[in-house]
Amino acid sequence: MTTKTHVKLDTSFKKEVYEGLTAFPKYLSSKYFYDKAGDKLFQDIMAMPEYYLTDCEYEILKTHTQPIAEYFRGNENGFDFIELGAGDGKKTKILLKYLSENKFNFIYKPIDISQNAIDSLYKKLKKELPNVEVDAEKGEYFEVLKRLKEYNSRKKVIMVLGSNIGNLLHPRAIDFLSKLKDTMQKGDMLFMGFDQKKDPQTILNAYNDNAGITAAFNKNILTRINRELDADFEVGKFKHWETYNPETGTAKSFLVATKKMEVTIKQFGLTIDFKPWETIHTEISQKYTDNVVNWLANEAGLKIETSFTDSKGYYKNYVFKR
Ligand code: AVI
Repeated sequence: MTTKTHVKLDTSFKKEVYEGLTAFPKYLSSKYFYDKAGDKLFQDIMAMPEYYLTDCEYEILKTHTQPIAEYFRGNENGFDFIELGAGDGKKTKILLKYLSENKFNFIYKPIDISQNAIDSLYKKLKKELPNVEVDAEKGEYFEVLKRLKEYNSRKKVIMVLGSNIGNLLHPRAIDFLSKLKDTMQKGDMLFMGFDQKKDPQTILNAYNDNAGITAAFNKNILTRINRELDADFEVGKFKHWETYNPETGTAKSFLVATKKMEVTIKQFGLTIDFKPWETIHTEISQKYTDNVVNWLANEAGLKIETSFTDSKGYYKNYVFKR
């Protein structure tokens, strides 16, 4: 049973937390993983041996820099190189360095929801690649997408690395791709990373590492709710649980209550009951095949021009046009 009194849902965080924790089965959105502690844990995840995605994408950009850059090349007006979810820019620097050394005419516009990430990326690039013109912006993807429509004077290259699209269910991924398509003109391109299906054990290990970093990342959402909404989750009494369905290609993360619990969220005036072994679904990380990427692209009105993969074939970056 859940007890409610008066509730003030004046931010999307509050609204979504309230909806998810009063639903059955319970859920929370993985987009709320990324506070300061969450950003740091995600950096640690990207550096762990089990999380192959980052190394594979790094290898792709390193091995195929020149042909990728040729797809980017604009006309005599050059191009705007827009990156959504730029993060720390470690992988992007490979491309920026090549583009700059080979005198491509472009402006790099990194966009991230974390002001922190944007500020440190800007500083780092000014120091390490002073010849690259950088116009960084903080914002949510969908807000920024609306603004992207204004950049229509020259070719646009939109880049989304990290298989970020995998955190969206297929209908939302199609919606995301078609919103991107709507901001593109003929000749513009989208360059996007998609983690591929592979040995299910490799995938499970990537989301259930030995050091427990992914578990801490998953549980951080409860710590965040405790801090920001004045709640009393006993974080240590939840267990990180990962599943992977090799048929659908969907990896799912859960937090599982290891005992009966009553959690109070003071800002909501709400008490939530957990039965022993009750779940909160927190994240999906979709794995793809060419067929599925092709289907998503078609549904969104995009076409695959080509793709690049790593030596193990674990990961692919696709070039899309409208
Ligand atoms: C950001 N995103 C693509 C990561 C993923 O692989 O789903 C987030 C992550 N979750 C657990 N580990 C990494």
